[in-house]
Amino acid sequence: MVNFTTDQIRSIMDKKSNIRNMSVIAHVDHGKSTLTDSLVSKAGIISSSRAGETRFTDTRKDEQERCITIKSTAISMYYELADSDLAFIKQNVDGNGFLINLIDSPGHVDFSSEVTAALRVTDGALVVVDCVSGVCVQTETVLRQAIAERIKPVLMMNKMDRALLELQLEPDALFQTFQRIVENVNVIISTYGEDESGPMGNIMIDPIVGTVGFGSGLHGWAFTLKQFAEMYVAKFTAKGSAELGPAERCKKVEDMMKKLWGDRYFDPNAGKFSKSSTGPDGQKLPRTFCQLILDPIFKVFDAIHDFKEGRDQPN
Ligand SMILES: Nc1nc2c(ncn2[C@@H]2O[C@H](COP(=O)(O)OP(=O)(O)OP(=O)(O)O)[C@@H](O)[C@H]2O)c(=O)[nH]1
Ligand SMILES: [Mg+2]
Repeated sequence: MVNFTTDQIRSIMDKKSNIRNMSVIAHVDHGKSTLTDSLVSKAGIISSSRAGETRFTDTRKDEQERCITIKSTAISMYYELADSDLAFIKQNVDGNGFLINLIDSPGHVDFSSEVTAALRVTDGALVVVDCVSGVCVQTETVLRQAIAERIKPVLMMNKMDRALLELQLEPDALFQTFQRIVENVNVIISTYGEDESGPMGNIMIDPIVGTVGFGSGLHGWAFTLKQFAEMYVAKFTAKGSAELGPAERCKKVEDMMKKLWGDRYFDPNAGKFSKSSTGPDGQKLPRTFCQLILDPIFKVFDAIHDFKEGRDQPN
């Protein structure tokens, strides 16, 4: 069932600070329409069991038959933030309800005029990158176009399921892969973007500020460092994060996000964070991103895989 009413949408249309107009842009086949499906299903417009295969925004018969987007398609959704999340928004907003107008654009170079049209009417871009293929030719083209239109980008590191199952990389090598993609995107932004002192400010993407998401559009899951930071703040805070005020909690979560990316390490035995990759006894410490984020995800993946294979069946 649809999670919102037309009255809710109508009332948000008067609150300009709570409207977000976004284009989904990427290289062909990096999963824009599939990812849009999981967002559309979160809004209750299509059932979650059919998200991914429906490709709701591929409305034309030829798009469905050829599994390719030809025309840009817009969809409006209502999303309500939790009260505790409002502290993280640095702009003025009017209440928790947001109207999100999303345009799924085609990735194939033949239909690039559709991307231009989508970018003209939006203020933000959700740049999707298949983390197995990395930044491709058309990623650069559409991102350059977005920047020329003064659009603020955020990154979605997509097809994480493939990265985990097919690449069979060690966690640290997987981290390096993600870091390279973030760097490649930022090189494009700094090449074509304006000076940081300009009206757009700094539009570089950075996992530690939450402008990079990781996940799988096909399987309908994704996270930014914020979700993990919230969990670890709750775990590591002596008096319990429930007792913290919203501003105090927000500060702690933002500090924790900085510890979860880059050359930051974690000593699992002492339960302590470290800036050095060697522990007090000279042992090599794992990167926080690997130990505190990838490791639990790998464990969940293995458990589901074993369960599906019929091994280790729970009683
Ligand atoms: N394993 C995996 N496959 C995915 C994922 N997302 C999309 N795919 C597959 O990738 C293919 C392309 O997906 P689309 O969503 O049509 O890609 P697109 O970016 O919209 O393609 P165009 O609009 O034609 O540029 C399909 O076969 C999807 O099933 C994902 O998260 N994981
Ligand atoms: Mg598409």
